[in-house]
Amino acid sequence: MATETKRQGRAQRGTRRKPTVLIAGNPNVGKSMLFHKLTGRYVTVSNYPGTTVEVLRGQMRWRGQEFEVIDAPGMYSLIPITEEERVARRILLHDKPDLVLHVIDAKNLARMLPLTAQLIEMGIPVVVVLNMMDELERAGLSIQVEALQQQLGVPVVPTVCLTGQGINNLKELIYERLAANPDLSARD
Ligand SMILES: Nc1nc2c(ncn2[C@@H]2O[C@H](COP(=O)(O)OP(=O)(O)OP(=O)(O)O)[C@@H](O)[C@H]2O)c(=O)[nH]1
Ligand SMILES: [Mg+2]
Repeated sequence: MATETKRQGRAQRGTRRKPTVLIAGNPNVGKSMLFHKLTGRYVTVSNYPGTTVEVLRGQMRWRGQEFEVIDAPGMYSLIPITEEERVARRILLHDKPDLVLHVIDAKNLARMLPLTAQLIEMGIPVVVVLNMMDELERAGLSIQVEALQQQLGVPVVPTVCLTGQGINNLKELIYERLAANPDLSARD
């Protein structure tokens, strides 16, 4: 009986799409490093269909829940110029992630915020990952995270992907956004 219930539960979960998190942002901001910190093992690398652009997919586990994580190619804008940008845009539009992590180099905040605005305008839930906080601090600078969060109207999580600082906060936020709300994870 207990085995039967377990099997049914598995079957039901099987029909429901895993919550999907897309890592997006400019080139060279730490997206792939973040991807590896979130996923660890079980990573698949494949060319995006019809292109030579590699896309990494992996699983993140947090509090017993699984999430699909996609490492998108670097993009400067949603109006694509390069093949990488075209693929990143296609993933955003067709894979319909439940959450986009917009990774930003904290030292170049102003230059990167226009893409944040574009992503928010698309209507997909966005979390800003303020990465490379170590370099910002080394340069003697700081960012008022609370104020930035209020201005953007989306969560902002400071991280140092190099050391793992802030990663657990981010995992917790992803969990709160996607797993604590089953309606969102059923989106398709
Ligand atoms: N100091 C510092 N360096 C970092 C941090 N995160 C990533 N890096 C470094 O930044 C460089 C780029 O990291 P990647 O993860 O390859 O960046 P990416 O965004 O995936 O780059 P593309 O795939 O080319 O778009 C690497 O040399 C990382 O070691 C961080 O928090 N602090
Ligand atoms: Mg990368």
